[in-house]
Amino acid sequence: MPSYGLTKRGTRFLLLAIVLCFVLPGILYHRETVRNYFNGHLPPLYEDYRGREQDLEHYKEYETRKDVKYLWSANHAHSSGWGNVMQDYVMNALLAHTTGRSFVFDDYIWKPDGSLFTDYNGHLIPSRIPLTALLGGKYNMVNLRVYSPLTDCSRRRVSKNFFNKVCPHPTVVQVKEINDDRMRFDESVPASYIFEKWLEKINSIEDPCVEIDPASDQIFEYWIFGHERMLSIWQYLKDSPVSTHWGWSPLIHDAYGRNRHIFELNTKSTLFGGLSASAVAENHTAPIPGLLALHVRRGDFKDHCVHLGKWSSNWNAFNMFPEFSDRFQRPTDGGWGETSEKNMQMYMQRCFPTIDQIVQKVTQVRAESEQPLTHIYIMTNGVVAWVDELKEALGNSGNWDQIKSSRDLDITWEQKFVVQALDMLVAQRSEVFIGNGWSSLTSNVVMLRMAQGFLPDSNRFW
Ligand SMILES: Nc1nc2c(ncn2[C@@H]2O[C@H](COP(=O)(O)OP(=O)(O)O)[C@@H](O)[C@H]2O)c(=O)[nH]1
Ligand SMILES: [Mg+2]
Repeated sequence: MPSYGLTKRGTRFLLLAIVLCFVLPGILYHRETVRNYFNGHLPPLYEDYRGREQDLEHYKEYETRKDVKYLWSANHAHSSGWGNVMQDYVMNALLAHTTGRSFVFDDYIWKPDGSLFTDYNGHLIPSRIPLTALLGGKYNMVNLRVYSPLTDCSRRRVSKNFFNKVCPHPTVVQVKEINDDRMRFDESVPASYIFEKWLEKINSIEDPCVEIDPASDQIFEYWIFGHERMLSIWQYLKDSPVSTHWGWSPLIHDAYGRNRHIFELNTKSTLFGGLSASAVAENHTAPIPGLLALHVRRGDFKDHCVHLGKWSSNWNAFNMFPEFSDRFQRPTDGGWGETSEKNMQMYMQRCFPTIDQIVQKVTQVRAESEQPLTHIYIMTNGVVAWVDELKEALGNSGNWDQIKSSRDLDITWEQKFVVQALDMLVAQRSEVFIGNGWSSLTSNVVMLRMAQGFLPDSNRFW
């Protein structure tokens, strides 16, 4: 090796300098990842949940039955937040349910490359989470019956692995066989029309095994969820067990029980929330008296709200029920990457409100609420210092019995990576909810509240 006049010591020094300059900053940036790695404190793999999913009690019976039909939406959403994945899941489950087919479920996937963990902003998260760590409940629970009004037969849900075993050669459907450009892009085509075309297609297939090609786009693409035309689905969704009997997993209910004092006044929390809840059957959808839940969407929304403003984006569909008093008038003088200062201010106020704007809205909503509002739960992905400031400002603005936030939760390591579902459960049960019109997480909460009989005007928006 040429020495370029360097002594052995000089070469070593140079190598050390290179390591310090290039490797050390990387290690520092990913220090939590590295620390967790060496600590062995890796994200959970939810092996118990995965194990149970692979051996549900009805599988043995289903293996022998010839009349059970399946729908495996292998094109399901992944690699995005739970709100976006859930809205796609709801539509796939609704299609399976309405065609009398067993719904085939998969993991909630952040990275579909076969890895166990993914680096997310410098810390590790699970690359995939078994769906039953998030969902459960009477109808969502994969081992309970789902009754189809069309076929009057019961179909329980099965895992992807079970489907692959009983359906080695399924009929594969491409989304573009049904969704033409008019259905996709013409805003005058209601989503119910797309849904009905799919009912026709799936009902015309004799094969018990149907798979939607994994390489296909989603049947309802994201811009359809962000347009009023999605509301036409409500006629199918509102009475379907998919929405009326939506249920969260025992893991989420345990987290609720542990933190009950944060959501309910004058109650005690239990370390084993789920156990206490099962002793006295708990109504998991009953309103929590006096609770005002706020969805204060932060983090990536800082830039995202600017982007939404520049492109004059509309709200998510289920935030746009015509009965709501908080509406959004999409500006018609902006879009295509540019908008006026006035429009942008309006977008920021409603999408990324300041502490003062939040306080103002909360005061107004409290004054207008038919039910007395006594305490606040702030669901948020905001940073602790900012959330503390917000709590203080809210506390100074009114006589609240309690103000708590997502940052006050006491949760287990397994609960940490699915905690957004706990926030959704609390918002779903709050007496009044103020959400973010552009957020799919808000939209799913509002959809569930509407299906479960909350007054339309208990859903408010920034
Ligand atoms: N715990 C918690 N996480 C949130 C909240 N809002 C957003 N997040 C996180 O950010 C993601 C939101 O993305 P997504 O679910 O796609 O909803 P959207 O981006 O608001 O449409 C969630 O999956 C959470 O990880 C919140 O209020 N509470
Ligand atoms: Mg998102």
